[in-house]
Amino acid sequence: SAAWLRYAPLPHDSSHSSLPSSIITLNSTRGSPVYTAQQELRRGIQGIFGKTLNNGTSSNQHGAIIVGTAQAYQKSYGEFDDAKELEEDGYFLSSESNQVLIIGQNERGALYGSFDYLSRLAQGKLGAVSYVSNPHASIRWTNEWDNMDGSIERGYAGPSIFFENGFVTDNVTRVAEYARLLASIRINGMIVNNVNANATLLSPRNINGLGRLADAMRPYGVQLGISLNFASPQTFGGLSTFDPLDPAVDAWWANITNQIYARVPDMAGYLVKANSEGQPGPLTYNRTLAEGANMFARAAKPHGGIVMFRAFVYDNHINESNWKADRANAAVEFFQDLDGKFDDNVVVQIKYGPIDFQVREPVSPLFSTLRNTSTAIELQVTQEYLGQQTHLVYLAPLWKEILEFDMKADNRSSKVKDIISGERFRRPLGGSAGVVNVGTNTTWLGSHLSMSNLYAYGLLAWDPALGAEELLQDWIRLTFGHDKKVIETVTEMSMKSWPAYENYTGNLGIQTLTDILYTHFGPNPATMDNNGWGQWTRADKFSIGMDRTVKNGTGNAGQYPSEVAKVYESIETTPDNLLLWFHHVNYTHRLKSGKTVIQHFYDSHYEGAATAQDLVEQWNSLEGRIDVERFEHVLFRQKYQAGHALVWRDSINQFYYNLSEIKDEAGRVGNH
Ligand code: GCW
Repeated sequence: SAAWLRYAPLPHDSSHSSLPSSIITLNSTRGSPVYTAQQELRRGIQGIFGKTLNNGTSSNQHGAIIVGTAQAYQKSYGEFDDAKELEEDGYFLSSESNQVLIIGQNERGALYGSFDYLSRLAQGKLGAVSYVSNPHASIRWTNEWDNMDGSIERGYAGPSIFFENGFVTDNVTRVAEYARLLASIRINGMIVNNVNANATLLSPRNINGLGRLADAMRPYGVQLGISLNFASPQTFGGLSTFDPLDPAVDAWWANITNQIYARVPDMAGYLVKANSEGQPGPLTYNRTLAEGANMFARAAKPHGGIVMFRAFVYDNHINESNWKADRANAAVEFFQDLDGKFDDNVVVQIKYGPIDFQVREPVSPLFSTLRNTSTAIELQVTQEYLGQQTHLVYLAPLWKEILEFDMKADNRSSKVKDIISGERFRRPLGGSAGVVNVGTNTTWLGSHLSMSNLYAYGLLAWDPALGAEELLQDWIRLTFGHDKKVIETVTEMSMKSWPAYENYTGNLGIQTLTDILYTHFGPNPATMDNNGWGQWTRADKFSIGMDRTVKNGTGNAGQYPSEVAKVYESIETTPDNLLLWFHHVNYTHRLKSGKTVIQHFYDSHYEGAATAQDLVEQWNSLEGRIDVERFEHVLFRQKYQAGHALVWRDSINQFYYNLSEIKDEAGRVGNH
């Protein structure tokens, strides 16, 4: 359960002559993030070097680590140049002489700097450094889809660490441990309950429980937030309505909000899923989504709270016989006229793609539609459609593609990462929300290897310019140590895992082809069509794909800024990996690679499944280099994945063979 915070001893040959021998803490209030930083530094240096740090004094600052805020530092030591460069939550780290400075813009920054320093030490990166690190965006949150009964929606690591039998748990030990992990990757907020929210969270007993959770998280600088059920004033508060423009409803939310802030004065804010998948919302009263969001914004505003309002609003009863119907259009259709109508403490939280966390999607066009509204990106660390932690899928490469994608709004550079940071459209707020869904399992996510996703998520939210492989290798060293072969092997396994999963599930942008009706697990291409969910493939005997062009299809390509729209509008310029997302083509259509669509299906399913077999071999080659417990735990999953990949390969290939009756050139698929 230590995950990447093991502080394992360095190999013998790494010496560190100038390691400080004492620590000076510029705020010793118990429970403050700087106090936590001090404890963490002691613990880490003890673990890594077997060395106990003394208490330093300001008169003897040589050979000391000095940790605290810029303000506190200046009080004791005078002016400090780099202070001017620090932004909120940022820090300055310098280990140039035999003095180490870890100076935060605020207490949280000092804690982040301490974790950064320890991460360097633990990785044997012992050279002198001196730099300022500032966050790319202010909102770096996780979302946890935990239910009050202790179950977790799309959680794959056992029951909730937050709730049990309808109430907040009494024992918050794991909550504090989780907050510690999150602080080490610079996450500053956590929504603790499911977006499909239960109003009983607002009972006095549970509000007090939320206070307990926040108290456990506060030493780590992680602020608590909660999801709200839109209908609470009626279903829980006993009012006759939940109309957001009814003054009684407004007053009810203000009152509840005051109660929560009385117990959790630093609460981060609210998350709201409204008018989506059966959840109540303002549309019931013919009020706009903005009017709904602003109701919460008014209640949270006096307390400095933020409202994250989800853009995942769509109609799940659409009609496939209408060639122009398209769920992918929903977010822009619902939100475009509301741009600029949200209060300034509202942030619209947008899933990375227009549908739903598929193995490959284009970026959601809404990121470029909203120019006068703050936005955040929603990513999934939990592998809902991506093998539910029984398949290795390292997601940082996927997230990087999304974050680095240039929307070219107004023909100007408009990378998604610069939109969500607030920079591109000059918005005051923005950032990332990652759906994590940790559970009580000691591995946190149910699988050791999937923790690289959590690690990368947090650090990419801080700095999206970091490389996927670089993050991965840091994580491997921290998790499994310094053995070169381990580092190389786990790197290779992880870096090929997303392409492999895409290959043996749904490729060419057709979506994941998993069972979308119930489990979201395992192959079931037949569930995609003939229902109202709108995850259609429109596959028939001759052709496949959604025509999302403006000239002949749903018009979705036209939701993008013109330069991008042009690329997606034409079959010639659409990248192969999104071909079937934007176009309806014959199985015999030739890709840029020269292969036909159907042959590409057959081949890539064989390739992907073969890679899954290799992963077992590769992991096996590490026997003896990793402790038995983790070795066996991972091996079990890799074997499962290898078998399941064959099931995937054969079901998908057979399905499209049956439909198209086109032979596999290599003679593998068909009736034997
Ligand atoms: O795709 C769906 C998931 C639901 C989830 C929903 C959402 C929390 O299958 O489990 O509900 O997305 O993101 O709201």
